[in-house]
Amino acid sequence: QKKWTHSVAVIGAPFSKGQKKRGVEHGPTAIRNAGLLERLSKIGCSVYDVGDLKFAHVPNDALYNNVVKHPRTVGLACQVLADAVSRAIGAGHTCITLGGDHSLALGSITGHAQHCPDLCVIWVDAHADINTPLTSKSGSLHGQPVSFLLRELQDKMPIIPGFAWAKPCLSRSDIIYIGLRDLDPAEQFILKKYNISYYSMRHIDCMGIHKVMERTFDQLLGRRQRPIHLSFDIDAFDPTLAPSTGTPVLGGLTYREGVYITEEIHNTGMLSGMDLVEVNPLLGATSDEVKATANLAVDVIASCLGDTRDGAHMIIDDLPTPS
Ligand code: 5AB
Ligand code: MN
Ligand code: MN
Ligand code: MN
Repeated sequence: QKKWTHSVAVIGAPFSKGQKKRGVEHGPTAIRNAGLLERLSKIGCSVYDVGDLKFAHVPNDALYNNVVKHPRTVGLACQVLADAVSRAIGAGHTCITLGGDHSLALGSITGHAQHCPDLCVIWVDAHADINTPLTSKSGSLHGQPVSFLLRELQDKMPIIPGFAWAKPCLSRSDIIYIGLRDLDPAEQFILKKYNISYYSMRHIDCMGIHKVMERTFDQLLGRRQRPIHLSFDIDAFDPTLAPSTGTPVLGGLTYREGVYITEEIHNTGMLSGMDLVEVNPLLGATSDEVKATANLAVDVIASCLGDTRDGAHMIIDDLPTPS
């Protein structure tokens, strides 16, 4: 007996120009090869695979302000993804975007917000990804998507080529971070100045993941039920669990903390879209490390969609009787 709890669209976004290391464009294939679609069917989702999007490389994509890399290419990729996500959400699916680097979240969240203007965001990451193009030291756009999304930051945002289409769709209280442990000085300043909620690894150590999730839902869903967008960067996990990623940081989430986050999100019944980003199968010392990272990504997604540690998702209604 099957319970078709979720109709799920899976969009591959093989994009890597938001950062400097090669390989993260193979994330969608690695996650698919780790058995994502089979796993989702097994837990009762009806899966609609959109396949992998094609992203054009924009020629003569000069640095913005001598720092920000590939702005037109990243801007266009996000626009293409926004359209695809918007279509999937419009068709009634829960929309899963497989990255690719985290610059893509500007596209997926903007596309999601086109049908769900009331959405809120849970951003699980070692990093806040809230540099503006003017504060970024690396010039990598995967460290900047949130600055494009927040209304309160728009007077600090320069006009940057490739992003004219992007209109901010979140307010400061619509997003909560979990897992932070590596902030740039300007990012730290932004979080404090705009009073953006975050639970760093230190908070998780102090109060435990249970309280963190309780407070998260209290803030985001306490007044009203609303769609959730989960943006999950695999580097939120400890590098011992997710070594195949571009910017690993020691001291990350345990497996149990990560799965608890996603189980609780499933239990709200409000998950409407998610990103699973920054799996880079060309990084990692051995093929076992790469497999472990991709398997972890599948576990995270499955858990968001109702896979549970308490027992099988499929329901049986009787035991066999001896004849
Ligand atoms: B990720 C850093 N803050 O801006 C920057 O992996 C790192 O999507 C960004 O979270 C990490 O380049 C981006 C130093
Ligand atoms: Mn990160
Ligand atoms: Mn990130
Ligand atoms: Mn379910």
